[in-house]
Amino acid sequence: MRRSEPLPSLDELVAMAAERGIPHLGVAPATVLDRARAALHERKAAGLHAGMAFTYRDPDRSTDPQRAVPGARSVLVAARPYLADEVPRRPSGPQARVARYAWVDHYAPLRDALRDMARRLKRSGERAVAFADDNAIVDREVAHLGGLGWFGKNANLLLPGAGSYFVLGCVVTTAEYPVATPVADGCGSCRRCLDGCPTGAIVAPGVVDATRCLAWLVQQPGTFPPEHREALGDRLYGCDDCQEVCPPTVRWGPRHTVELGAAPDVQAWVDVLELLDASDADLLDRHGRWYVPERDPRWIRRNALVVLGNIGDPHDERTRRTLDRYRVGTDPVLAEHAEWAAAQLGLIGTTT
Ligand code: B12
Ligand code: SF4
Ligand code: SF4
Repeated sequence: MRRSEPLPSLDELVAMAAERGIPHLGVAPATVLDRARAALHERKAAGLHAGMAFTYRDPDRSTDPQRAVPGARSVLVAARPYLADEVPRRPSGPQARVARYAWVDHYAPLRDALRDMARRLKRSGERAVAFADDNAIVDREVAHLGGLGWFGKNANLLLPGAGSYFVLGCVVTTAEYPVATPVADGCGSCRRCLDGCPTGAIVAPGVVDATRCLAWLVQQPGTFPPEHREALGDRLYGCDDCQEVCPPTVRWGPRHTVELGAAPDVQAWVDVLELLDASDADLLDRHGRWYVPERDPRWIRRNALVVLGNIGDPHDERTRRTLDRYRVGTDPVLAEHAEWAAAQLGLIGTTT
């Protein structure tokens, strides 16, 4: 391999990451992620993955850094904060909530910085590939092995002194760096997240049943399970509850924040009625960076209809007109959700 520049030291890489808004960088071994592999197979067999693909598509691939980069010797793991200093105020009218990690695209700047790091390693003759939220590797497990944090009972990776409002990514590389020591458990006897989950989706410490997790239910295609519609409340995309009740995250998170930029790019609240009036093109333009199955905006509208059923004003003329329109629309799934919402608001007799 051609080596045009000396291999950067770990300190140099840490400094490079810090300059790009990544305050935490660690090193994991590039060996098989045994625990994650076993968990993926077990949870898939038990149906806890609820049909999700992602890292479940091929567990043997997503848990083997060698499949990502043959000959890899290290995985540089990175955490970038996404908690914002400024919390956008909730506008008036029926507004749907977006989880913090999706207010803006936090993955793009993380990936850009990691790709630059990979390029720097390549200039030293090494192979290196950057990943963040990619099906190729289980981010939390490598981040844990790379000494960034501990697995909370809410399944999130918590960074000591910082909490869990971080997105994670890594660079798998043939370069060799000293591997970090994993961080010890910091949850102790706390179990607030297990008790605080609105649907009881944390079925054991560190184990999320995706068939009940609102963060997955808003992403999966098909009918929104009727038994979890009320629990969805005003959430349109993502769910923060198991982090909002987490004492270390609440205590430490505000010390580690990012600047978001200006509206309209910041999407903390979405006007439900406006959303339900918007065209496919507009919805994909505004929310296309979210995970929307088949890139079909009907799934965003489905979530919005459930939200409207939970928080809408039955006396508001526009709400009634919107629900009526969807109830007689050509999409049977949306018609059923509109029917449910109208019944919730007492506009028609109950549908169940
Ligand atoms: C699939 C997926 C989901 C699914 C399933 C979540 C899950 N818990 O697996 C859904 C759609 C529900 C989801 C939701 C969210 N996600 Co998500 N998701 C992923 C994805 C694509 C794969 C995760 C995976 O492979 N899970 C498989 C299972 C086996 O892993 P696990 O639950 O972590 O299991 C581990 C623990 O159980 C632990 N363990 C084993 N034994 C024990 C015992 C004890 C006592 C404990 C505590 C732990 C423990 O080991 C297991 C194996 O590593 C990753 C990106 C990636 N490529 O990795 C993002 C990722 C995990 N998600 C992320 C985020 C931000 C979220 C949300 C917070 C978003 C939101 N606000 O809605 C929620 C949080 C929900 C939750 N409580 O987990 C971040 C996590 C950041 C962090 N600090 O942890 C990731 C890493 C994306 C990223 N690159 O930043 N997600
Ligand atoms: S994201 Fe929400 S629904 Fe999913 S485990 Fe956490 S609190 Fe429960
Ligand atoms: S709420 Fe408590 S148990 Fe759950 S992740 Fe946070 S510290 Fe751990």
